[in-house]
Amino acid sequence: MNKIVLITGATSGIGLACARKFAANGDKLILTGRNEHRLQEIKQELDAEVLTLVFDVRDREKAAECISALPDEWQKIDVLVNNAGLALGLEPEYEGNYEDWETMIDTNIKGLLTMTRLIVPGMVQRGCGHVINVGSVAGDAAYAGGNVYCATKAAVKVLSDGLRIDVAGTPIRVTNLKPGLVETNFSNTRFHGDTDRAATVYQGIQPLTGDDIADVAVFAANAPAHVQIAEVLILATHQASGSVIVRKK
Ligand code: 8X3
Repeated sequence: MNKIVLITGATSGIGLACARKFAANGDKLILTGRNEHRLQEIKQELDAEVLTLVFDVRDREKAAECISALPDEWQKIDVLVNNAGLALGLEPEYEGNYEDWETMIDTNIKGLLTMTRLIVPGMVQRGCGHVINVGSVAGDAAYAGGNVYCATKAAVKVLSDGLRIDVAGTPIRVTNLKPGLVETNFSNTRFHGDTDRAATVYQGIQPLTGDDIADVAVFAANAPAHVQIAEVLILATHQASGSVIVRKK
């Protein structure tokens, strides 16, 4: 059956890959992001029914306004993909940038909580729904310079676990996807547009792609109703953890 899938941060990376894979699966999509022009381009590209919502998940009021104004036929969201998130900087914790910290915490933790708070009550009421949070291997253990980013992804893990407990008496499922090295705009954003430095992150190793992660998201969303894919760690083959990466010389 076609589902309504809402994906945050759908204009690039894993979010965009999820949009393409869920569209190919025949689902209807609500795509959210900050870049209206990109959202429109993606809507044109996809062979699916698509509704776009322009807001930053950090803006709780705007997010609430957009969700409550959804037309009737779009209100029954079956799958929430909490994807919007980012890493900024790789400085030691004692030298970190306050603004970067706030952006990561506000987006990766508070933005995810806002979307969960806005959408899960309807799922509980309807007795149907699935929340897929995009966590990270970074939430399993800190790596050098990862400090605050790793902490936000550890929070995503714990918030996924907490939500799973809170909805355990309902048919709602909660999945925490934990990607490792995925080649997207991630490192470019982390290094504030320093593309040369970003490229070094993926040198000597075949990284994952957004599609690799989106495949798992679609699989989890389409598992039989009694199956809850609670957590999946997806690493590149030559990666063993957030800090163990074996590169070809
Ligand atoms: C992205 C994976 O290891 O670069 O969350 O932090 S990592």
